[in-house]
Amino acid sequence: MRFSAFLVVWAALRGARGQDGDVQVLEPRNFKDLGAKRVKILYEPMLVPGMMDETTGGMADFDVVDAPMPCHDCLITGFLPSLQFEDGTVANANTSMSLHHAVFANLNRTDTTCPDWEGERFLAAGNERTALDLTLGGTRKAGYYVGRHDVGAVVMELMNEAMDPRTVRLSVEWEFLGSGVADGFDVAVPLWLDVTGPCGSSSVDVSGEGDVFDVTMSPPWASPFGGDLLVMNGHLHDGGVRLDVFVNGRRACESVARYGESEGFVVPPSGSSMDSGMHNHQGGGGGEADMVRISSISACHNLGRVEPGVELGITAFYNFTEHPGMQDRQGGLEPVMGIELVHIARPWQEAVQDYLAGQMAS
Ligand SMILES: [Cu+2]
Repeated sequence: MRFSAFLVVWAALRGARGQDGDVQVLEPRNFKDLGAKRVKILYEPMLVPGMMDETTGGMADFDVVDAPMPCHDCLITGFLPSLQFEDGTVANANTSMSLHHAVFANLNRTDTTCPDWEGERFLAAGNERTALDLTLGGTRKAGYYVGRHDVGAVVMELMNEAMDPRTVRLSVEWEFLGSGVADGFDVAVPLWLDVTGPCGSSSVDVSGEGDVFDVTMSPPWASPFGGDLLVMNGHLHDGGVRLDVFVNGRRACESVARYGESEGFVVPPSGSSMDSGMHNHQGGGGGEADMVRISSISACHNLGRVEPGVELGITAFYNFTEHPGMQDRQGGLEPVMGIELVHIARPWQEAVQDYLAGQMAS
């Protein structure tokens, strides 16, 4: 994520309206009895330059301010991101188009781990497209609270490994509940843990590293409040094998990366029609064998209650011998990431009081 670029664009566009997304109504999965709703929102089309583009090489950043939120004065309980072409087919490694990252921020809030960030980072996805279910299959009453006047933004980086520019759209399935029926629910508060630090750039330069290395967030981050550690979702780049989360120095969660579990995550051999014989961004193998991308990163759920002052830390493990890293156009290695987005469940009253206090302070 290019946070600094995001801030500049956000400042330039402040007050501007994004386009309305297309909305499709789906069947909710949990808490139907409480009136849960599920919608798929298609975000605005983005033209991603081809990999021969001089300035971008096919990597492009897109920032959408005032991105449509699924609801207001409500609890978001589920999130399922994807990327698609204009004809509705899925865009992924097998069609030479990757969702490097998408980060949703609530511009009306202050980020808990990095108050300097413009907005609260509340949901994120890499190309692995991890689904988030804050209700743990309907067994837990919790959701991310969106206020009546909250404004969303989404920061994306997309990678086109075909020759021609192509248009794609981010799609997100959201599940949510109106706040009126949310009695007895906890508020899921997002905590952004990052090996580059809570306010870091997220990008780790690996040019000085060997094939096998790990990166640790230092120091760990001390939470001002307690709650239930509800969900931990990790994000790594290719070459990543595992992310560990430490609670007061003790390993509490291992997020394990798996590769190429389905055809969408298998890069076509070079010389295929999509590739036209160009090298793609992944190193090693010379294009002879199928190359696989990260297809899932396991999440951790229900890790128990923690008290205020609890220290949360993460370490990301990479092994380029097992899985080659992404290469830039000069043949060097692209920077990598190690991020764990933790949602901690707090009692409704306590969390909302903190939100209101934060708004008055800003
Ligand atoms: Cu990333």
